Amino acid sequence: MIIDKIKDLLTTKLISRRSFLKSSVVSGVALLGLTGCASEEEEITTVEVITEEPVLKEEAPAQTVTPREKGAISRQTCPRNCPDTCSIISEVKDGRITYITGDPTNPLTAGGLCAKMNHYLSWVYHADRVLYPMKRVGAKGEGKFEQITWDEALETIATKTKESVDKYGPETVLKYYYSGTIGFVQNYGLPHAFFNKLGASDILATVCATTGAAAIPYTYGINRSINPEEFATTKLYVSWAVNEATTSAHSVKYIKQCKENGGKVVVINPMRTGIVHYADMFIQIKPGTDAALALGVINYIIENNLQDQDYIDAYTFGFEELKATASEYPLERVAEITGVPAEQIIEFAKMYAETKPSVIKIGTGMQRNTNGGTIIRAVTLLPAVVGTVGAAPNSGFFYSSGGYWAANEKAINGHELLENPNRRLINMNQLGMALTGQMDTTKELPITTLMVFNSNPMAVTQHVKLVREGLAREDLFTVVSDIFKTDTADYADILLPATTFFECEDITQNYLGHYLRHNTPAIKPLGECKSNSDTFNALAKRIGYTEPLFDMTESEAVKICLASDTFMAQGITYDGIKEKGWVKLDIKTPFADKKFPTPSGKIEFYSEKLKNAGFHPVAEYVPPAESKDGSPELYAKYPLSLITPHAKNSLNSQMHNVPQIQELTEGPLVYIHTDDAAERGISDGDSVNLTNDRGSIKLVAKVTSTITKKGTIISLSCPWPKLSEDGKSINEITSDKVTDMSQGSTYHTNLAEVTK
Ligand SMILES: Nc1nc2c(c(=O)[nH]1)N[C@H]1C(S)=C(S)[C@@H](COP(=O)(O)OP(=O)(O)OC[C@H]3O[C@@H](n4cnc5c(=O)[nH]c(N)nc54)[C@H](O)[C@@H]3O)O[C@H]1N2
Ligand SMILES: Nc1nc2c(c(=O)[nH]1)N[C@H]1C(S)=C(S)[C@@H](COP(=O)(O)OP(=O)(O)OC[C@H]3O[C@@H](n4cnc5c(=O)[nH]c(N)nc54)[C@H](O)[C@@H]3O)O[C@H]1N2
Ligand code: SF4
Ligand SMILES: [Mo]
Repeated sequence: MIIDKIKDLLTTKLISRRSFLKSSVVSGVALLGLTGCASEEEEITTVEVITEEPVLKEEAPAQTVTPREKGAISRQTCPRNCPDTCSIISEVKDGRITYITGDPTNPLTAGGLCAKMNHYLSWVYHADRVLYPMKRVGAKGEGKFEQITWDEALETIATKTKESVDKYGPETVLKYYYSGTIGFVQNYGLPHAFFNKLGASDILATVCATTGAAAIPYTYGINRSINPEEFATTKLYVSWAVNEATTSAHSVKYIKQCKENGGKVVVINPMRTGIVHYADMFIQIKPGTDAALALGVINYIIENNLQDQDYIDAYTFGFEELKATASEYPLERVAEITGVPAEQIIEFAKMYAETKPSVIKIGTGMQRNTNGGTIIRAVTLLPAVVGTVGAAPNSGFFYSSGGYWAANEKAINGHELLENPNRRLINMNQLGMALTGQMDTTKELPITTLMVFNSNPMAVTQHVKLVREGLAREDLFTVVSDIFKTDTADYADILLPATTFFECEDITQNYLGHYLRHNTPAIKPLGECKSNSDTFNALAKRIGYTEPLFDMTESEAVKICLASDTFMAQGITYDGIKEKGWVKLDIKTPFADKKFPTPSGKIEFYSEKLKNAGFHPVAEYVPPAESKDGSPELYAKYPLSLITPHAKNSLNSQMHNVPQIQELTEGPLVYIHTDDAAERGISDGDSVNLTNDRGSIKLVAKVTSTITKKGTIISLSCPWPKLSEDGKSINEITSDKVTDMSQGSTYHTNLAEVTK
């Protein structure tokens, strides 16, 4: 049966392995979580396994001898911005990593890394690693560099920074970072001490998931999600705006177990995702319209008296207002807005009201719309209507385990060194505007020094056309610390070599689940690479700062981070976690006591706080800023809604330059519905232009009748511009508008047109 299902999904013929790998991407199978294997038979039968549980290992290229001679073992944690944060075991011989695998003792990782990170050794030992400090010798953007010493690099940066600070003040320096690595030491902690002491402008770090994090407390008072391992035992799992098989490979096994235990699965997404394999219902919604769907479902539930009235009476506030608001969303109106047939809305509403326990996995996709906060707010009302929150460990909702992060990183980020707590904040989603002086706060005080680490804005930030213009400014001094010479690095005046996590120490906590993990360096830094903490400490000392923080080693920093009340109360010690690699934290079922830290102390269907912040006090559907209803004139010019979610074989902008990944990936593509393609005379495989007022890029058209619906096009993020034929990638044309709550990113609110 599964074979038939998959055969249906394959729109191209299954041929040789190599061409299968290529064609699988072309046919959209890559979206579904499939990778290659030896024969046609295997290709089909392996599909299920790979979607469910990634069990992959990599031998270093030179070590293909069997049986393997074991090397010295050490334990790492994958610090990519990925919910799973896998536990890794590596083997080292003669100073070189020879073998890596997922730690089989960790229940979440369960012995497997994902398909992409199976290739980590080719990333660590990539011929293109930046191994020495370099200075630019060509034009900005040209990528021509010459090796220099660390001494010269630090001296140049210190001198230039002091010059800028003397002339314009410290806020003329901008720190730009995000999630290249997400350990507490190498991301959230030590690197910031230097910038705090300097008083540099900071970024408003709202690119990822702050919009949802801002919306949820209006309803529940605080962000508290259930333990995701409980997906396995719930009776209804709703995958709402999330692509588990791609973005959180290890959560798939729990969803599969849910099915095996007789549970149901519903997917709500404009894109057909891998989980649709397991789904009892696939609601293929128009992007940015989820608030209308949520309110329509609530209206149907209330009209048919399917709500949990006892729960509502005991634990919620404002039910009458909710009832009145929801009544503005009758089935016909909701079907019109969302593109979801009325019968399907009814079917889902009944299933959701009648099946308990249930869990809504609130994905990050829908919040990356201009109306993202109001969407998440509307969706959070549903679990309270049916009384699932706090009812059982496998009941309610999951947004992120990030709400439970407990490391003591504030003790190492130097916040106490910051003299001006009101220093300038630059919204990271508008870097292009900031660098080109189009932002109010940068008109008077320009950014003259930009220091980038843990990020590649030329690939990941919106409206890259403007970012490029900004980075090309001759009067901007740019420092980039990275593992590779990225598109951003090509604009650096000084490029600094960063270590990978195999070369430095850290601790991580994952945002899917409750694991704290330690990362031991497996090898010494390659070449002259330095970790982020060592890099910025060295710079601080060169500038003349003498605080003890700037002498702190990675191990000392880890120990301080571990000295948090939560960890100490659970008996976690440095030696203990270093030896085992991970600890599962003892975290109780959220809201089991039915105490909600809202103004009313109850779950708020009606929120005065929301009203005071300028929103509808219950929830409402607001059209996305770029959409048929939100901007009719723009729509007349660019009638296709473009969404740009994450890709399977890469992690944001990472891994695109690894040869095995390039083998797996054909692209960049734009998925377009058969009807939209026909109207434009476009055939599968055609080279097309994707255009809007922000710019134009070249892509290959993938014509499909399943992956997307008419009106919505999809192009995955975030390839390196310089690896594309035209030197541009999808963020060239994404919108730098920000969301309604927390000024987050809006990567899925774009109108565009596709032409041959
Ligand atoms: N392989 C891989 N894994 C990753 C990443 C990666 O780049 N590659 N990135 C990591 C990061 S930084 C993050 S934040 C997480 C994100 O993890 P996810 O939330 O799973 O990923 P996204 O791809 O951002 O978007 C999720 C889904 O939202 C859908 N979507 C878009 N707009 C809407 C909408 O309006 N309504 C609804 N219902 N759905 C919508 C998209 O089609 C997509 O399938 O993944 C992490 N994991
Ligand atoms: N179109 C579109 N764009 C998106 C998104 C989308 O959905 N659509 N998603 C957005 C989201 S959710 C996120 S979180 C952002 C992610 O944006 P980023 O955090 O910038 O993305 P990454 O590609 O993970 O990492 C950036 C760089 O960090 C480097 N790096 C890795 N480890 C280290 C280290 O230890 N030290 C130093 N100095 N550098 C290191 C990598 O080599 C890489 O070049 O992207 C956003 N961009
Ligand atoms: S990217 Fe995610 S799934 Fe892959 S190895 Fe890292 S943490 Fe695990
Ligand atoms: Mo993210």
